[in-house]
Amino acid sequence: MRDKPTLQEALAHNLRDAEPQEAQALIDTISCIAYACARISEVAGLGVLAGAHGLADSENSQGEAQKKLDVLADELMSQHLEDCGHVAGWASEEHECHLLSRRHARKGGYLVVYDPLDGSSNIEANISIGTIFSVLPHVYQGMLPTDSSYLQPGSEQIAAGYVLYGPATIMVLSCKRGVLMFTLDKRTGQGGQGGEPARWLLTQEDVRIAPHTKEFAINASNQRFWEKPVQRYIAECVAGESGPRMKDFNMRWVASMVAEVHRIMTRGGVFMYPRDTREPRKPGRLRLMYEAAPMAMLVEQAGGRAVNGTHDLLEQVPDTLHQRVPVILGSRDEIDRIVSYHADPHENVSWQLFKTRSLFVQPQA
Ligand code: AFP
Repeated sequence: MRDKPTLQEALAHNLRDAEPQEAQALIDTISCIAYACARISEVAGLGVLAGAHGLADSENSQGEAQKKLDVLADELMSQHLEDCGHVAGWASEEHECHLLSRRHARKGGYLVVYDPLDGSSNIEANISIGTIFSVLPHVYQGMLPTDSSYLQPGSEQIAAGYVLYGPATIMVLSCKRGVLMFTLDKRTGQGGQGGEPARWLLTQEDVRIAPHTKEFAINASNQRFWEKPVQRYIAECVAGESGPRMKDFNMRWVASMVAEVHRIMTRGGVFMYPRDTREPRKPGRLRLMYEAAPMAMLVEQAGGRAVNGTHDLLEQVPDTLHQRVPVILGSRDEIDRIVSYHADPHENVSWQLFKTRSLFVQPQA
């Protein structure tokens, strides 16, 4: 006997204080996204057998080479959003402009923004990848949405979530009423037969991020491009017991933000893709709308914090659909500390200090 609520049952309970019609529209919309993600999970799970490994011979709007699975995941999301009567249009990391729903552009009350396949450099290595999504209100419902209809701060999101395609397929979701975690029950459904996909079951309610941590994640190969507050924070972590933090830290880097955030959801931690000086026109690597804002909402709803270094990411109003931003998120006490380093006018930790404390650069005699 099944003892765990389905996605639809759990959402009905989670949204019990909402106006019933609105709650149903949101449940339908999230169900469409979950349906698409169950399909992506099937294809990703088949690995090379699905014929979806390797480059697609095309580029996305940012001029980055697309993988076959990027393209396929994007198509699956588009198809299922088209079937959802409540979505007027959507914007994907893979397309330069937003897309209008063919049937519901003048009717839908929501806009959906998504990164269909985050961490796609990991596909062939069979390391976890994910999908990130965000549901925004279509403020001028009844009128055709334009690109600027999407440029709303993360605080306006109605729902946000990610799906992690790892050993298990897991969806972490928030409708601004805490964070729920679902697992795809792959024993159900008719995988690959074109029939019903597997069912999502609630496996954790009220997900909370531990406020303290001894673990951080950053791409250390960019160290020379980081700004001083980040140099200071990482140097102090790396100095461990003998440094000012007086405790040893551990480091992880998966190169898949979904996997990174999921680890933080389960055991706390800090994830940073900070501002750097590599390309002055790109102050960060990650996209505000497809990655930073939805993850910020999930992290904040789980009691953590998400900032660009100085300001909360949820307050940042996008300038363009594909805007990139610095991202620092995770356990609240650590993020508060990092923000205080950014705010400190007497911040005087020098590159030299980092050099003498870092594990990446040998201490000088
Ligand atoms: P891809 O989807 O292009 O692999 O990018 C993944 C990502 O946006 C994010 O998931 C990672 O945290 C970050 O890029 C990894 O970046 P590095 O390649 O610099 O490690």
